[in-house]
Amino acid sequence: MRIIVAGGDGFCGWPTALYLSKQGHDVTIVDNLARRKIDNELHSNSVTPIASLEDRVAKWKEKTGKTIKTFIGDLNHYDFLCEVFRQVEPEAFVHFAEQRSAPYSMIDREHAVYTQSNNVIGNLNVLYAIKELAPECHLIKLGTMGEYGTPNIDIEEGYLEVEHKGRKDVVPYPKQPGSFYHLSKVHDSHNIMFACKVWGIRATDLNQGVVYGLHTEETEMDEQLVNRVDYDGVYGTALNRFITQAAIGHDLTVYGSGGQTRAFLNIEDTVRCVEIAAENPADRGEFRVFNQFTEWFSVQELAEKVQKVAAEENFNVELSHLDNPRVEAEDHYYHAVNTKLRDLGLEPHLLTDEVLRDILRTVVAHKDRIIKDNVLPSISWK
Ligand code: NAD
Ligand code: USQ
Repeated sequence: MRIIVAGGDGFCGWPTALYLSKQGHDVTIVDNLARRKIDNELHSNSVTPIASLEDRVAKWKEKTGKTIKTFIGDLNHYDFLCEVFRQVEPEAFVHFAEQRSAPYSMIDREHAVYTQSNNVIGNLNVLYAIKELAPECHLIKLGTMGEYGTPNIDIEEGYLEVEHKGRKDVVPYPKQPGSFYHLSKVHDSHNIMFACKVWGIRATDLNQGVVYGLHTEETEMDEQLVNRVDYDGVYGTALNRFITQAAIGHDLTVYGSGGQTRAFLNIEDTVRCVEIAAENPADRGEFRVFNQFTEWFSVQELAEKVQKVAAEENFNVELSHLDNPRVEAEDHYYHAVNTKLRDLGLEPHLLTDEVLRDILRTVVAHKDRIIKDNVLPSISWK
């Protein structure tokens, strides 16, 4: 299959591009390298050293004989995007290319505007490009579990059956996101749903939980193929942050009581979920929603798991309950459905001590790169 992986230089996109290429697909990466520029803006870095995209794909070719084509450019530049579509004639478009940090979107007005215009307009351009240039192309769009928020009822997969004043309907599940970033994903979902309805586009929205880990079989083939590990207070996500903190003897930064519960998955499952979606395309006009996660944990539980494994590796750290810089419920009901990807063949990699130990050891090997000043959260929602 000819597959475009937009955002293929990023944390989820890079291992996905390698995995799909390994399976024999004809993969093209589109990325404007914005994430690397944001590292400079934030004076931050990945724990693992990341080669240039050019060197990464050259190494992949050397190791496997497979070519991954690259286009450096912005989804917000429609002429550029159309040229990519004309040259590639994609059968699937995997869309990771968005500003994905909730704290970054909450820095100030400029960062909120950047996040929403980058994400919403980029996605709208992709919808138009599919309509005008590749109407059969299947859009596989990365959404987020955070679109739903933390309602006091079970979270279904995209839709909710309701009975109101004696009548029944199936409606889009109510969205109560917790940042301007998460809101951008809700706006995307609405635009995709509308485009499917009016133009007959086929689309799958993958509402992904928080991703942890870094390795896949493919990224481990050479050190130049390694994936990035974010740990700072802006782009670092909960579990990878706790592991990095443990590696440098820093207290684990649990925000508030730590009762916040989120859905999680290993990066090894991210790549497989995208493959499953690609192999089982949505019908013309269908807007399909899959909840893409394997387990859920409270932040407190996660921190305790890391603390235990770290102690076994002789890194003794405490949990530190910081004032929560976010506005979010810390004591809430959480139960989410995730059967659709399982039904299509996903076999989850669960969070075991062994998995935690493996990530910790990788981080420890590069711990001299960690900038300690970046570990504490610096952005407030208020
Ligand atoms: P990332 O920041 O590491 O990668 C995103 C990539 O997209 C970067 O390489 C960036 O340069 C590129 N990009 C951004 N805007 C672009 C544009 N306008 N044009 C072209 N390229 C652009 O993020 P990630 O962690 O790999 O996340 C990928 C996607 O998955 C995002 O849409 C994110 O919302 C979603 N997601 C991520 C997680 C997670 O835990 N990392 C969880 C759920 C959903
Ligand atoms: N948290 C801590 N301590 C930390 C970091 C985070 O307690 O040091 C807490 C947060 O307050 C939050 C939870 O952990 O309650 C998750 O935070 P996170 O930074 O790991 O994840 P989040 O901001 O939700 O965003 C990440 C990705 C985003 C994706 C989302 C999936 O950056 O792209 O959409 O996970 S989800 O959470 O399902 O919406």
